[in-house]
Amino acid sequence: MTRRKTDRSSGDLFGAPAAVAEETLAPGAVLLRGFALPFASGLLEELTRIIAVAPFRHMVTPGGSRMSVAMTSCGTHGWVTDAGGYRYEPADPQSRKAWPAMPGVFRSLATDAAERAGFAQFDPDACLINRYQPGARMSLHQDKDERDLGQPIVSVSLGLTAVFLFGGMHRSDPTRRLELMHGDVVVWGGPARLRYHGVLALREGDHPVLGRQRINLTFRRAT
Ligand code: MD3
Ligand code: FE
Repeated sequence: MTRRKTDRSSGDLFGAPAAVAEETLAPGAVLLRGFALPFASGLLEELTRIIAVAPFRHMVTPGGSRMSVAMTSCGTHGWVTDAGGYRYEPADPQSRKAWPAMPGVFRSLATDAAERAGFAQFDPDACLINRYQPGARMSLHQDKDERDLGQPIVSVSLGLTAVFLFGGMHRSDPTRRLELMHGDVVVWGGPARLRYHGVLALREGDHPVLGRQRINLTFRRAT
């Protein structure tokens, strides 16, 4: 069987993992196309359990805007925003219970991807789960609520394809557009860790596995 490195299938008939091409987008930013495909069914099964306990919700920014992206978290800490600011919390403010634990398949995917990108000791304690329905977007921002910005962030895309905006160290720097599709993983570390980034409004579509939505997982070391 011949296979190009960009094939989207997760493996051959005998279950061997597909070769995943590793593309450096910028110093510290590594794109692993299709890396999450072998994990996808396990991730989605666990996701169903997580959202039964900690449902997706539209949070409000400190400035009072309702986010178009719906979010939840798992892990020992979850990312929240409200009038009190952006921060990580050990409990879900909606239920006042601890966030669901990070499932083993989530952790394995994150640590495997980080290792492939050169971060051997990545130990995430938070996974922010973003749900985009058509029209949802995320404006340019930096991720800087984590204690140690030397730790990378691993992002995993599932479902509908999104156009991701990858900027520079200043909001006004030019941006590159990158399509992120089902199974794609990006590791953002080193000098890429504080680059501005965002997501354009999700286009209408119907994904064979996820339907009318895109799910993005971001694995972080919050504390
Ligand atoms: C570049 N999420 O949750 S993932 C976020 O698709 C977020 O939902 C987007 O930005 C999404 O904060 C983009 C890609 C990503 C995540 C974190 C980064 C890119 C990053 C941190 C630093 C630089
Ligand atoms: Fe971000």
